[in-house]
Amino acid sequence: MTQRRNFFKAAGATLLGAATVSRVGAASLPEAVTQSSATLQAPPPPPTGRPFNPIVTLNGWSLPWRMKDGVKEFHLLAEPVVREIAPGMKANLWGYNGQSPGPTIEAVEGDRVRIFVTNRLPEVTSVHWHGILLPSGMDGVTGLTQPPIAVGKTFVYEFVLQRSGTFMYHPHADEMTQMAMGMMGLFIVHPKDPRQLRADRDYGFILNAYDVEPGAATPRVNTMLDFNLWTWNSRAFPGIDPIVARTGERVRIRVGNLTMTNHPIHMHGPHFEVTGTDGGWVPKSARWPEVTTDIGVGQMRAFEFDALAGDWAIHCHKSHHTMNAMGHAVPTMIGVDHREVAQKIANLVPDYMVMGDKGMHDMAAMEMPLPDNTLPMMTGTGPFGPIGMGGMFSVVKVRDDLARGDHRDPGPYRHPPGTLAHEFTGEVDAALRAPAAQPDAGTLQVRKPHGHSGH
Ligand SMILES: [Cu+2]
Repeated sequence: MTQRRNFFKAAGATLLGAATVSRVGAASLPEAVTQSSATLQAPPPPPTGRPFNPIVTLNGWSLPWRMKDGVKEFHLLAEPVVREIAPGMKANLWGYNGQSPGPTIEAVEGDRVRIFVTNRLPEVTSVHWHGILLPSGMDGVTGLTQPPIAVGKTFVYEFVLQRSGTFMYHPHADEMTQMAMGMMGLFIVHPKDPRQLRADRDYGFILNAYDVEPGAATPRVNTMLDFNLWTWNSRAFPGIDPIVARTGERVRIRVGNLTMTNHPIHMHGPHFEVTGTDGGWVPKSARWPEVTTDIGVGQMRAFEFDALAGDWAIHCHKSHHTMNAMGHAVPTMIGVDHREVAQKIANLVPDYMVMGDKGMHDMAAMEMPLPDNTLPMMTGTGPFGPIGMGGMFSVVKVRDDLARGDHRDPGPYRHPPGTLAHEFTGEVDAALRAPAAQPDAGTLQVRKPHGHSGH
């Protein structure tokens, strides 16, 4: 009962964070709840309609609805938003109800949904319900199945959800611009019987990408391949929430790809099975164990595993996708001895800085001077030092003692004795020591550009 009462509060927008704004439209429209924060808001159990086990949207939230004559009514506002990509960088994006991606829509197989879409963008839009079986006229393709939703107008979509699964919504009007600006969201249809396909933890996120010039805040929308911010739910590491579970729990992760390239999503630790696509659930007999699943453009994958204790990296295996902006213009300098040439250049260019002559890991530790509103190329700190990652990277954190439904970051893993890699402290032949360990290396002074104090 308490949960029920709490949810009514949530639907009234008091539990969704201090920054939540309630905008009640015309009397006939359901309330369009908006959210201005990128903090994870785990949804409560459904207050009305059929029961289901809600999913947890990384750095996101689920859209409240109202029941009207047996129909589940949602209200999406397509609008410009400000999204914090990671602490230290905000981007001017387009999204829904205050955020990019928009809120996750959750409903149940058999539900009739009525979704109001109000266009507050500076241009026309429409919403396509990616993967959902529905009447052709509800498919949201501008020009083909409907006129565009004009600026300031509201459209209504209504259909019955025939199959459970993992779906998305996004515009089908000026897609290049509107998706490059962040317009997308998850649409989860839960099975009618909540005991079916049950997972103890159910997480979801969308792969997206932006091209924001260092120092700027608005994406370039004409970019086709050269994106410099590779994100999950419009967040880059270390801004991406960890995926948290208790040892032994069954965990499902649902991932959709709305970038313009494929992403091999690799998880360390427990092996998993792909259990669903945007076409539906994979029969048990057709599943096989994996540690990486490639998610093609426009595809969704749901995969499941039994949680094993530890801190397990989960990331895109394209190494350029675990870096932030500025990663691509840096020449390969491994093996080049800069000491002499750097002195000469420094006499001419006082701000010159040597990067990467021994590989690039040092850059993860170096706090380089950056233009305002720009993320370091590789960043994040773990219990053993700099992680040296950016972009599409997070951590699956599995602990023995987590409460059910606790999604908070449990902090670093405490490794049982004897299970941690460590330095060998016995005799090492002098011939095996790396030259970097010789005392005469590293005489170069790194100079910082003017106007930036501190390190
Ligand atoms: Cu990738």
